[in-house]
Amino acid sequence: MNGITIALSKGRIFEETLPLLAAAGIVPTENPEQSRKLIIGTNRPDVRVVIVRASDTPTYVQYGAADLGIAGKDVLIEHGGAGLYQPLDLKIAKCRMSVAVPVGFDYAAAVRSGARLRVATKYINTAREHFAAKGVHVDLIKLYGSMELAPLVGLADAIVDLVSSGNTLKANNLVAVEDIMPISSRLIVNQAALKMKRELLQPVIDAIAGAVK
Ligand code: PRT
Ligand code: MG
Repeated sequence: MNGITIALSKGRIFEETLPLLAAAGIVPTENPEQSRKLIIGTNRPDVRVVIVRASDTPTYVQYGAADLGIAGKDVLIEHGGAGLYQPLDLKIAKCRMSVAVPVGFDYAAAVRSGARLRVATKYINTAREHFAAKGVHVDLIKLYGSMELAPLVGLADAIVDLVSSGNTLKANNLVAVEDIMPISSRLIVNQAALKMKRELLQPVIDAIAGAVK
């Protein structure tokens, strides 16, 4: 495609990206929460937005199905970043990656004991690296969502998940015991597209950079 295709996920990333796109003179013509369309036009005839699952954004950009995308650092670490240029931390959709356990579970003692810890998470790569660096032996259990449930029903001792307000942990009688890293969303660019369509993409990247607070 000759114009620009931007991959975004619905929800917080779409909402928090709107002002950045507006700064680049790009305004989507529809809200994906209301319309069920997966391809959304913009005020610019040569720019369109495709609506994808958050964890699929890097894949669309990697293969050039989208030129640009916006993805959380959590998602980028799991994807690996192949074929992607990551020029900007947009400082949106902020949260932190943490280890959490049921209130009353002695995490420090469990780690000290040297016994294998069972950890449920969607973020297998991040969790593996974190515990390997600490020298903690873990059995990782892959989940696709609602990690908070796992320790409550005996599936795992601990979870690795994103925390922002902390309300979800609190509501499920869990507590964060370790911060792994701060998370925010990045602009990602297909490396080949940047070379072939630089005159089209660079002004958009520069305008977004100028709008990042
Ligand atoms: O929801 P879906 O399964 O479709 O996919 P997704 O959860 O990957 O997408 P989405 O849109 O929910 O999140 C997109 C990106 O937003 C993530 O990749 C993160 O980089 C970022 N982000 C920022 C968050 C949060 N904050 C966040 N709080 N993503 C998820 N959460 C979840 C968290 O997993 C936990 O279940 O919210 C819950 C905790 O929130 P608090 O406020 O109760 O602490
Ligand atoms: Mg979600």
